[in-house]
Amino acid sequence: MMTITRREFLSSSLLTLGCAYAAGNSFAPPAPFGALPSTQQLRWQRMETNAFLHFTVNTFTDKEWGDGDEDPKIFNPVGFDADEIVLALKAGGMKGAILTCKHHDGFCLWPTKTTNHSVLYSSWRGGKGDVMMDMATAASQHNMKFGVYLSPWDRSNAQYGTPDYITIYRAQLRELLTGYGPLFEVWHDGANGGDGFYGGARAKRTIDKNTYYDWPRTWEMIRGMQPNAVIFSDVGPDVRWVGNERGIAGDPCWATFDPVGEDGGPASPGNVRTTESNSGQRHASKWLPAECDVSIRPGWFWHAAENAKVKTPAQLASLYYQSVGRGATLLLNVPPNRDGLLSAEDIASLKGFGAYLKGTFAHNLAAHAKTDATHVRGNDKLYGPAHLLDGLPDTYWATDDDVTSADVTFDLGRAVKFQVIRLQEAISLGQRIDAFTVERWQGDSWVPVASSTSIGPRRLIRLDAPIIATRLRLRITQASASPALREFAVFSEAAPG
Ligand code: FUL
Repeated sequence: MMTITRREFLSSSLLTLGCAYAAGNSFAPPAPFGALPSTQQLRWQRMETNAFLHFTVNTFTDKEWGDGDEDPKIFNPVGFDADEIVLALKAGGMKGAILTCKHHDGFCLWPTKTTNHSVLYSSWRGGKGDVMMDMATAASQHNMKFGVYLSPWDRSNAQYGTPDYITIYRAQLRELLTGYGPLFEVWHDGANGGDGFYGGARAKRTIDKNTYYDWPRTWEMIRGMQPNAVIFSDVGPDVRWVGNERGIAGDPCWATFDPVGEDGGPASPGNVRTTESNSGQRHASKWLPAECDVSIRPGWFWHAAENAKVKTPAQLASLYYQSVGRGATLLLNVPPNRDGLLSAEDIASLKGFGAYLKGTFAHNLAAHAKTDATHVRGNDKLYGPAHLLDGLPDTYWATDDDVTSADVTFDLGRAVKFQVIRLQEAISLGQRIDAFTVERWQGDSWVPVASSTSIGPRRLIRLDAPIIATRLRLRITQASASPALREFAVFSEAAPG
């Protein structure tokens, strides 16, 4: 006898409903609203938490910004083990990892043909090592996505400031983007120009942030070489910087954003009015979701003096709610040490955080609730509120076009204790909802539990203390277009770490 799981049953009934729609028996889906995510952005937004790996000569000189005059021989992480790093990151719930292939010091972690400031001239593995290759291989073996950070500013390169350096920078990108398999993200930071070694010139070189790099051309090149990668910078074009290095998104944090330069003119990496990056702008013309970068330690690079200052699992959990919980993604930096491994303190913290995420979000405690909605699009089951609980990424509850406020009740059938609420919009149809409230039935009336604004790819509400409910009501109180909501879930929080 063939048995099918609940998930397979739901998928097959959805397929049937989909066919019914295609055959003309069902109601048409809502028209998309406003700016929309690309396929790459959709995929990226589902990843939630990724790791950043800051690693270079600074790890050995105890600096945060190297001048570019380091002797490459000092780079010698004798115990470097990419598998161990990737496994520790996975235990922390990280879905992808981004390596600083070149930081501002210009030292390249792969044997590039473009400069002598690289692993090829280091003492590590007799100059035969390739951090990029080991990391890319380990990530692919352990089913983790991999990405690159290539600092545009290069304090070592003699050509920095001239057009020749742009050719070098693009050659470096080409080596990284064509030699190491598929990448999920390409990261350009905005720190640009200033003092440096510059091949011995020891000068101050300033560049025009808007024109020097000719970013549109570079981005086109990246698209050609890694069409599935998202490109990050202060201004996108796919993912925007959240405007601070504390890992905290604005509340609300809209996925839409039209970057403007500091002086109100055109924006570019290193030249954006960051006051608006944190929250985005409602109804902006571009889908440009925020990424929240933050280090697990005070600095981006490993320093022995900071071993006792590693963020605790509870602190990481709090950052998760303030980034992922507001619809952004979290990019958590965990810097390898001089041995080429993550330190025990960081590994322990990652493990605690990973266990917290797994323990908390394993089961939607409302999954088996009976649902009832005040409005269902065309009274068609295809858009019924049961889809809020089916755990499927592409199904959703929707209303008719002219409805912008509507309620769904959830009869939990028993008393359920929970502390976290999660909502997800069907963002392939745009960001539609502006405000909502969650209530519980208490005695003989509905009593508010929480209210909030933006949802987008995700909204998490962490209550101050667990509450108990047998019936819940979600009220969409304001929407710019008829709501299309993918998920309603409640969870009981695990102890962090
Ligand atoms: C900044 C850099 O200056 C920092 O060193 C760090 O790499 C951070 C993520 O980006 O622009």
